[in-house]
Amino acid sequence: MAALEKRSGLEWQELDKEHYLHPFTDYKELHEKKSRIITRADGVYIYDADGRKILDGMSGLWCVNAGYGRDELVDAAADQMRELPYYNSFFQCAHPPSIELARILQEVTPPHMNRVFFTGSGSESNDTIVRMVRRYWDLMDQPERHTIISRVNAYHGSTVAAASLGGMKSMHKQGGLPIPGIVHVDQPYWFDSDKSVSPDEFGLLAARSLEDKINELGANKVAAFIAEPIQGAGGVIMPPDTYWPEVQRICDEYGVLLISDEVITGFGRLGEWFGADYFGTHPDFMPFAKGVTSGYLPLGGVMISDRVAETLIDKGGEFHHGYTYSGHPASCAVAIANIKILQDEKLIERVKSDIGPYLQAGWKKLAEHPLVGEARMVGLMGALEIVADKNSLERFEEKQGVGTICRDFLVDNGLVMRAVGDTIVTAPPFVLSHEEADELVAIAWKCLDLTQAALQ
Ligand code: PXG
Repeated sequence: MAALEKRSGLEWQELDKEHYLHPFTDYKELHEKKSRIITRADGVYIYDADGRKILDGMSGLWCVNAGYGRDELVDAAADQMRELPYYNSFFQCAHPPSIELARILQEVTPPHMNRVFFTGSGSESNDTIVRMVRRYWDLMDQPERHTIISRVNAYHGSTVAAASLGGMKSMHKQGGLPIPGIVHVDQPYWFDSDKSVSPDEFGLLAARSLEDKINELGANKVAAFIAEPIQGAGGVIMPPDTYWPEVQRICDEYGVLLISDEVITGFGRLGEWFGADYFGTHPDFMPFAKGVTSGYLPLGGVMISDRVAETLIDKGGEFHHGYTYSGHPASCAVAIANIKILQDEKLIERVKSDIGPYLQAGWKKLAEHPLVGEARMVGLMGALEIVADKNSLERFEEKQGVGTICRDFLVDNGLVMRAVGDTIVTAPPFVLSHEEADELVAIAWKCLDLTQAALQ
């Protein structure tokens, strides 16, 4: 806590209440409850101001993939800050860390993606894409290809364009969203459906809602389709196997650019470098953030296919877009060191064939709990569906807030996971040990028991 005043947990809570408006927070509710002050972290554990040790089953916010306490990342930032703490990439300048990171990203992303545009976050990446997609179609002499199709319950960020791309009704209600030119189609969420058709059929139907929308608008009006390979914030929604091949077919057939939002799934979360690798898609854009630096410093970016990048380069003239922190040297240095950790420690292979399958086995046993209707996990990204009736898979009433009750038990018992309605989601760091995975599953089971008891 160098450079910070020494204060008690209570003092931090008081100051927090007085001066700090948090993201995605009901301020009045928080002020009554008081915030949990996290003071340090190591490995897969965070510690609060009362000294409580909590297993971080969310990798912060789906980002601390390499785990906490990584001196390599700290040193990379400090060394770079001493050498060159800041310079921009505007006005025909560049610096070694951003160029080197661009080179490395080209190596780890699909072969048809060789260029990157740097941003400071996932939201900025998606805002960049909205402008870049439309710029591309202007340059292709098809300026009427303007509409971007997304999905209900998608999450693509919180800036005006990114939140418009997202399909969260609660967000659209605040601030007059979505902006024009963005429309939404079905999500491939079989568990949330009436389950009258098989998952495979459901996957095709969800994909065809995209095709229907393209036909309704006219293919010559549609610029792009954006989707998370697996929806994260929406509840770790894994599309049926039929979904992605059909979406790719539709995008190819109608000439619609595909945007694979890799902000959560990128850099190994699914046991492959990117969700596009896992599902075998070939997107034109891959926004990324979070895991590129394991969250140690903010950095985002967009990987761009050759056909789009070459059009921008050959025909584009100046692209009037960019951020002060595009390609921030310290963030890029941390990203380089982070990718080196992923490679040297074979962490993505570990997610694919060691800790991934190990945690999945324990996680899937949670499906035997009377409150659990489904337990699913790919790589280290999983969800539990809490249900009122295990046979009919009927959910509890929303107002009962069962997911939140369970989440609060989890945190009180030393494990952070997220509740999305009655879906409990997890995304632990890639360095999770087998013992820590056992601990995660044991606490989850115990808290399902506690939730069940509380409901009676
Ligand atoms: N795309 C995806 C797929 C995301 O998950 C963003 C874009 C935006 O990234 P930034 O860096 O602008 O936040 C995200 C972010 C949650 C939660 O509670 C999820 C995100 C952010 C904050 C909270 O699940 N995802």
